[in-house]
Amino acid sequence: MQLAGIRHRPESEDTAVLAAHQLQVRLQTARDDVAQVEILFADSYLWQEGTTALERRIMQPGLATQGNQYWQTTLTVPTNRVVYAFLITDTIGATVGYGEGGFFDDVATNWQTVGNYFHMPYMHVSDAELPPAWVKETVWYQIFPERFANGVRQNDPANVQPWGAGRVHRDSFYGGDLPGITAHLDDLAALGVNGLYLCPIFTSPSNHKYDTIDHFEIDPHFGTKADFQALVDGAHARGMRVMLDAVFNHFGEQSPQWQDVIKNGEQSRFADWFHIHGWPVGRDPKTKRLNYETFATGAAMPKVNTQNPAVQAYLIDVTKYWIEQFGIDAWRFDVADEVDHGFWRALCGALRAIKPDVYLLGESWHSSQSLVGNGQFNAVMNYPLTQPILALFNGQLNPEDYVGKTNLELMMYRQPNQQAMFNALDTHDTPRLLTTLHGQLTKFKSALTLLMLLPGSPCIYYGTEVAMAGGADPDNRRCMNWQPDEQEQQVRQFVTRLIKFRRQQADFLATSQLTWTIDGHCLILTRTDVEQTIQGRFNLGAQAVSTVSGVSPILTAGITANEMAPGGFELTVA
Ligand code: ARE
Ligand code: CA
Repeated sequence: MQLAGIRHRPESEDTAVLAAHQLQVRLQTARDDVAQVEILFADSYLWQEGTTALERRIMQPGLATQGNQYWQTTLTVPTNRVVYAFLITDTIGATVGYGEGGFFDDVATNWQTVGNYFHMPYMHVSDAELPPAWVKETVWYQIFPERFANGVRQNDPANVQPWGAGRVHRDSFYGGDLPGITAHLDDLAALGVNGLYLCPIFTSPSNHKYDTIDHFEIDPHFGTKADFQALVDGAHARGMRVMLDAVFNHFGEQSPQWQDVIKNGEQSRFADWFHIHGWPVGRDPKTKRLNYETFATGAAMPKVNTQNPAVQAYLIDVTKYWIEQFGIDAWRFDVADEVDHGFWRALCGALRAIKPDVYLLGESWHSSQSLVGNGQFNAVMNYPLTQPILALFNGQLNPEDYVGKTNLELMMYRQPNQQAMFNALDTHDTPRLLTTLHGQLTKFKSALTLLMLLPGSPCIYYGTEVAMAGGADPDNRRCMNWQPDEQEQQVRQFVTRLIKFRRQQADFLATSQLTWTIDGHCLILTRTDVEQTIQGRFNLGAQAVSTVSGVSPILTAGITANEMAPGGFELTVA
């Protein structure tokens, strides 16, 4: 047996309180090495006292990564206190016990020895911080407000360009605003999305507004507070949730706080609001390096000292304000991975206290176990799950490795968080999906379909529904195409049907079992429970393959007669 492959950590993502008395347990072993895993468990006090017996249960094989196999089961624990150990039998029949002290051989006599059992001293549903139930039923739509729709000409910036004209530059303005979004809420409802994620809308000099001046004011080019209230109310009336973007890692250099630091230097009452290492703030004449910390390497976004209690109180007030005054449903936190956990705990706790079903999403591009749960976010922007989809359809990742990487990401988080992960194939920070896939519409549809079949809360970037193209920032922020041609209209119909399917099956797709099969050049994703099976079959080879006969697919791309073109897919429900 490959003991080195065996791992379990209590109260990590390996254990999850799913509901009162329900504890999901995962164990990792080496792949293709283990034939059976049994979990032995009991309430430790009752077991010692002799009033309850040790229970035994066979664990189910779950997902496999490139090197490991996961095993999973859900225990019912009426007293909420449980000790547990694993009995692992390999493919040649050897058995070993595994508990918090490591491995033990004599299973029959050694189970009471200290260290043979893992301990869950008490399961608190409150510690589980279950994400709000509405999130897994949500299909998001991300809007970059400057580029979605221009509802009001009077609020346009002075240097505004005609809608859609010319190449998009870093400093282009086209006049998009909040009334523009409100005016299109019916279109969004017809598309079927039920969550709006707006990039920053607070006062800022840039078109992207990640350099905030005043967190309590709407940027005048985007409209007024009344415009924002109308947008939130209009969205809610159509069953759509609203998520705003908070940029708390840094302020804009034009913020009054930073301007005060420039003006008053060390005497500024905001001197402790930033990470300043020399006075006056600026560049060292010799090294040309900044003597204060910023986002990335530019000077324009001074990094905020979120360990300062005054800063914490100010930023918590900001987030409460937009919830309490305007009724927003969710916050996305920019650059969440570069901000301290203590601040996030204080902030998330304060928001959950005033709105228990608030969705709190961190922006982090990498494995983020330390930010998810643990008193912090419900989820993160799940780039590690979605980027392999792009590589798969671009032929940069073979199906076997795709499956291994995807399963690794799925196992990164507890199941309730996995269901709330923010899954997007493109955003305002990445090239657009169609462009990443070299303009291939069949693959574009397949990639979106694969996204929708995975657990998580999927997001469509504005314009994806009409197959907009766009390279890296700023080209990915072109003006919304409001005059789609016939082909783009067909894409819109496809995306509408896909979203409808996803929302009808949301609960099923969150919880049902997930298995992958590789059949020649086809990748098959099967989601199944006792009542239903949904299957997506994707052709990743260079040749056409025959379609599966006998079942009529509910959604397809690249199918003619009985053939599925390269990059095509068929989706069936049985
Ligand atoms: C733009 C250009 C820069 C240029 C700069 C100055 O992209 O190349 O140097 O302008 O003119 C916002 C704007 C951007 C702007 C940026 C700085 O939207 O247009 O940049 O401000 O002025 C990392 C971070 C992640 C961050 C991305 C952009 O980890 O948090 O970089 N994302 C957020 C927002 C952005 C926003 C900011 C942060 C700043 O979503 O829109 O930018 O508030 C790898 C790395 C990741 C990295 C990722 C993307 O995967 O591992 O860490 O993300 O690539 O670069
Ligand atoms: Ca306008």
